[in-house]
Amino acid sequence: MYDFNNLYEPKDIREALQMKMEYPNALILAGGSDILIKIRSGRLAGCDLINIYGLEELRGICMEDDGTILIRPLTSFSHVTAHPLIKQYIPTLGEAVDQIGGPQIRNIGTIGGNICNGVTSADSASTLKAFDAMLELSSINGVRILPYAEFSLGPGKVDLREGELLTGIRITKDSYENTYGQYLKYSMRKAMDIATLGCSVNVRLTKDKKAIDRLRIGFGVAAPTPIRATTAETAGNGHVLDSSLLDLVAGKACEDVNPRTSWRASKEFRMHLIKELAKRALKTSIEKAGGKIDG
Ligand SMILES: Cc1cc2nc3c(=O)[nH]c(=O)nc-3n(C[C@@H](O)[C@@H](O)[C@H](O)COP(=O)(O)OP(=O)(O)OC[C@H]3O[C@@H](n4cnc5c(N)ncnc54)[C@H](O)[C@@H]3O)c2cc1C
Repeated sequence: MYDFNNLYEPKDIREALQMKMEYPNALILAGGSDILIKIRSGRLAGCDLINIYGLEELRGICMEDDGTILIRPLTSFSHVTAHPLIKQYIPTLGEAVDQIGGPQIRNIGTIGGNICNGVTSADSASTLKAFDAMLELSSINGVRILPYAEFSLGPGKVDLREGELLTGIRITKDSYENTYGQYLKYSMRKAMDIATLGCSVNVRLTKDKKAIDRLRIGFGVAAPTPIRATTAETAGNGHVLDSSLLDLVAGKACEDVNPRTSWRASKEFRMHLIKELAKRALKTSIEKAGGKIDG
């Protein structure tokens, strides 16, 4: 039994934005894989819903004139993974969301819902952070562009203001061009389990492939929100591909994180995972980019 009150069904984005302004307490319903569970458990009992799932304008992936890749928020995880632009330019993102839930969840769950729910374990989050994603937030009054880095405000809290919907996720060409990456998820089960820890790395090597030109690292469940490990990135930027690199970056990552003890894992085990996953994801990213440690 789903205990909700009113269900509003806009026919286009404009009507959805009008409804969101008119009924500010109504919750946006996308694929429903988070929100319907909360309604069923009684946590959101009696809420009003604005169902945007049928709005095709909010679905799909394309490349803009300047090479920016635009992902509309209702794109399902399985469509993100299968899309030719993602496969060619940002395969790390497709591989990351392919580790979510099972096939049914990957077919119904949307990438927009995954980041709007604001949880640190969202499998798309660390990769989108590591690729410096920019968010398009629309209201009836206009559009606000916000770096995803500034969207997470706390556990389950995001910077969605009154009347706003997430209407686009952009990754610029400068961010993905000539970069190679790897997302690693550690979970207690191989499938249908959320991350105990997630780490997404991407690198661009120098032309001679002897050093790191640009390093980016994102973590999930290493802090109350998904984060970038900027101290570790600074330590790796410009570093030659020698045997000290992996330990240096993994050690510095420990300065960027603030994991907690939960029933899934202790803080100490998460610190161990942070170092180990950072090392492995960095090594694999370097190899995908054609580099070799001590090569
Ligand atoms: C069995 C199961 C397994 C799962 N496994 C994983 C996993 O391994 N990894 C993982 O990361 N997640 C997992 N999830 C959660 C994952 O399915 C969701 O996070 C999903 O991405 C949410 O998308 P949705 O479209 O279903 O969102 P909904 O449930 O419709 O909405 C989620 C939240 O986002 C808001 N919202 C949605 N779209 C917008 C928008 N465009 N603008 C503004 N607000 C919006 C809603 O109001 C709501 O607060 C799992 C869920 C289930 C049920």
